[in-house]
Amino acid sequence: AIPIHGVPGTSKERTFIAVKPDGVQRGLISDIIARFERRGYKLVGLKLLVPSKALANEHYADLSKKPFFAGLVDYMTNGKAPVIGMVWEGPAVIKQGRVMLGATDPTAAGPGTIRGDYCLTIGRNICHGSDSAESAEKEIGLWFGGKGEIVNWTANNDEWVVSDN
Ligand code: IDP
Ligand code: MG
Repeated sequence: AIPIHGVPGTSKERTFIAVKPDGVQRGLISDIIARFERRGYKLVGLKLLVPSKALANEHYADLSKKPFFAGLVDYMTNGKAPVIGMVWEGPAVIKQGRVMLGATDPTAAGPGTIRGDYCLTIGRNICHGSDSAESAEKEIGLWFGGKGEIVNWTANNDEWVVSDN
């Protein structure tokens, strides 16, 4: 059985991708899902929730000393809109997920990326993606710890999307 956080460096690599409340509020859930789905990545976890303060604090623990931290946690948790949490699987999905999101600061994000196409400022950058294998493991465990929340499944077209050589 593969671990819920996948196996980095293989076709079973997994990453945590989220649509933040501004992305949900603006009706961008389907576009963000579509980009990963069409690329060929496999959705293995999906939920809609208003994260608790504890969850947001832990998720962004590495930023806890930053001046924008309180505002960031409020934005994620105040319930004005929920968050979509997802786990996507496939070759190099951690790195490629970040490429598809674009730069953290949308003023530096290129066209064709999610942030480059849909947003303007760093405090409302509509999406999240794990930045390393270590982050993916931590974040998948944090957001999808419950039994059965990650689904291992075979797509009928897997052999047409991923080759082992
Ligand atoms: P990332 O989301 O691209 O991984 P991080 O540096 O990990 O970027 O920051 C996490 C999130 O914190 C950003 O996506 C953004 O929502 C928020 N953030 C980062 N820097 C700033 C800032 O200077 N002002 C306001 N919010 C920020
Ligand atoms: Mg980050």
